[in-house]
Amino acid sequence: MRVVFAAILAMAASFALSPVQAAPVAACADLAKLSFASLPDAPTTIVSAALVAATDKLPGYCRVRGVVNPRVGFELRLPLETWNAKFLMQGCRAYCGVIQIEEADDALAKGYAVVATDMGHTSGAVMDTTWAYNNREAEIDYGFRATHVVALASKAILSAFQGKGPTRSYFRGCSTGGRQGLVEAERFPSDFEGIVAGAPVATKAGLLNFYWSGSANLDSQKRAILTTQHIYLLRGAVMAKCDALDGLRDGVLEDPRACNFDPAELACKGFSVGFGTRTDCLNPAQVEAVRKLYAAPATSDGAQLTPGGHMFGSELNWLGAIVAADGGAGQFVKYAEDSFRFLAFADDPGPNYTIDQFNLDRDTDRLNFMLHLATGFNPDLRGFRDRGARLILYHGWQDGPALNTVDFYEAAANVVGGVDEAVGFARLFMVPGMNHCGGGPGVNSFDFLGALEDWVEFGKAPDSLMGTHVEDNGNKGFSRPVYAYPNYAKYEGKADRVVPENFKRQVPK
Ligand SMILES: [Ca+2]
Repeated sequence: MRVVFAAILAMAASFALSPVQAAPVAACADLAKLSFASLPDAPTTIVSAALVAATDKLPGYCRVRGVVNPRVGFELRLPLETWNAKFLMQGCRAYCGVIQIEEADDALAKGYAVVATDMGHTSGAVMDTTWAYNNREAEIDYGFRATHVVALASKAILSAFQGKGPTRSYFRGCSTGGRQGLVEAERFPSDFEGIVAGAPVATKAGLLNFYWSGSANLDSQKRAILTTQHIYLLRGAVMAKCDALDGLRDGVLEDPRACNFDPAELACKGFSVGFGTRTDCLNPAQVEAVRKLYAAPATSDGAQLTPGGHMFGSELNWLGAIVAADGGAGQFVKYAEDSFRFLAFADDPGPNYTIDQFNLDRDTDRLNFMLHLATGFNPDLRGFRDRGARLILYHGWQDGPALNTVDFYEAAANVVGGVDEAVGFARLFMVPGMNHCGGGPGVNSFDFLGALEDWVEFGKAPDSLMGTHVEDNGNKGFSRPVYAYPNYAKYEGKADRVVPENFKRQVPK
């Protein structure tokens, strides 16, 4: 009897663990015959609906392409019998304009219905901004509307297909995707029960960072002040001084704020022939340029305009972006210029505007109009909290506006009574040695969706996340935990970086 009872318990447990599966109630192709033109707040036209056969990596699914009025494109992939009763929206990158649905393949393989949107315009490349020229409607869609209406449309189509809506709806994205996630949490808190927001783009901090950093390395003749060799020199000096502060000399700074490095430590001593061209030290203009790069953009009076500049340890990311190999302007100058021309101001100055015309003292506040359309940095997350939703926020410490995310999280925590309260529904993971959304010498790959599922569905909040270092070629390397902010790790053990257990949790005093 006891054996039978145990067997029933085991069966019950296995049912509980397996996804809730159900067969669709509609034929895939028939979805294209349905009208969603009167869907409240999101009138939608289905352009096509067709079955896609299973492969060795993905289950078969119904691929729905549609448009929310007037021109928010999306692709929704609906699993058939493998549906796990859940829905995931995948965020976009940069200025979007491209439907990046393949980034949700892992979730589709887990049984999720998944969707991605172009955010209201079509572009050949995600760094293009020309679509926004005198186009307020597209700016509104990109700013906040597209993500919301595609969530509404997806849920309605999913319900028509499966006969019921999703039991859980999640959002996941990095960069612009992180911004989309925060905008949703702040403005449309009923859309998703769980959100993963990575390296959220702060429209103002990001743009000013492009402008400030790009300009900092150009002299009055538009020649680069720092060269590639100076960046390697700088990186070496920062690591020599600060790498071991966290207990491990591994090319990764656990918390770059703990590093106290002054670029004057590399100043050329005395004057000699060839002073201006030396690469083993920094001349005064180079010291000044490096100081500006580590500092936040500021007015001529020294008033800081964003929470911070580039972090110690991020120097190699300046190559190309700020320090061009040809001795001219880095990519950030073009990024800033393209944004100023077509997107950043309430009235677009257009293609003839150049970066020199921007004046931090005079023009910074003129960015506020578009900032209100697009930014996701209102720290009041009480509406999201009150619905019982959960937020996982993350940012690489080697990414430019990293401090902006720390500042946002601390502000959001203050609204609800401090970090001890905030961790009940929102947790931040600052990832040592990670670049923008990935890359870098630290761990750079995480199962964020799995952590979110555990938290939302089983009440298991993530105190730490295990990260894996993935090389550019896809090879996997070491693993280590990253602790929920403000906790961090100190390596207590021999200098063997492959022992994750030796990264011990530290609680700030
Ligand atoms: Ca280290």
